[in-house]
Amino acid sequence: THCILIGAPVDSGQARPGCLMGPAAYRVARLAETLAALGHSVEDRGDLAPGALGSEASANPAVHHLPETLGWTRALSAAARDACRAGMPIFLGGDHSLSLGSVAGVAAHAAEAGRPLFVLWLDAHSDIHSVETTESGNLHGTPLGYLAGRAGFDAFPPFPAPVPEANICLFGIRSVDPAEHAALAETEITVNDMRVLDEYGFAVPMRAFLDRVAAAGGMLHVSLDVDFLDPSVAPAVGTTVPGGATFREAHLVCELIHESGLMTSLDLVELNPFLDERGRTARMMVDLVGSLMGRKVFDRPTRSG
Ligand code: DIR
Ligand code: MN
Ligand code: MN
Ligand code: MN
Repeated sequence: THCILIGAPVDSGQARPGCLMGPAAYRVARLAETLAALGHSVEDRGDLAPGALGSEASANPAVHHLPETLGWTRALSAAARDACRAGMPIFLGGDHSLSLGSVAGVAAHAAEAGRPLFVLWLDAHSDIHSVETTESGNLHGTPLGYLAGRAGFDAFPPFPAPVPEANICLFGIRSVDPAEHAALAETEITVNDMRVLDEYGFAVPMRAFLDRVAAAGGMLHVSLDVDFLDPSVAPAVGTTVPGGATFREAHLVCELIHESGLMTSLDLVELNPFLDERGRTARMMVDLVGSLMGRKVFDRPTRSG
């Protein structure tokens, strides 16, 4: 696979500074070298910038950094569309608001290629607010609402080709706000929350979703939020939620995705290296990308520390 690394030092979608250090941390944690060792070609396109900002405002007084978020959305959407033509983009975040743009560009490409797009959301949160419903005002809680084509995004460019609800799968969910609960209740989005995963395990619901993607001949965008993982294995994220995926559950999910051969683009989001202990969470995420891209348990290198 030709892997295209795109740094997105986005910090404006939430309130705690530090996610802008994410792309640098992934590079220091040897993401490119890890991919190359698995036999992939790697092209690092460096870090994007949001470009000139407008002065857009929202009627929702909680919303902050709307012009910055729109600037990033435009830049990421263009970069994603371009990269999809050349290989598999891997977006190095940056907070989850970057997916407003990455998925927009991927969706535009899928429409152009005439293929259905599926989205797998690995996250503690459902991120299905709109600019109008968010109570925190943190726009990292809105990308799923945007990509599903929901209302409440008047300030944004219309989403190029909204992803059908039936093609969206949430996985690992355990923190849902009331407005998000109401939104999910009226959709066909598959919600594999932690209760479902406790009951059935990770493999059965994951295989069921991947089988649907395969049957449709779909492209698959995977959006991996650090807080999908349990805080005990991935502490460096601003919004930790107890009860997440363990080390082994996360690797199993990544290995199943790899074996399906379906993933065509990937977001790595919400890493805040400033909260970390010696780059531990960045290394955990790079290790998971290794599993997503073909590394097996029996050839994971050991390391000290
Ligand atoms: C909460 C937390 N639902 C909010 N969201 C996220 O602020 O909208 N945390 N995405 O990572
Ligand atoms: Mn998220
Ligand atoms: Mn989250
Ligand atoms: Mn939030």
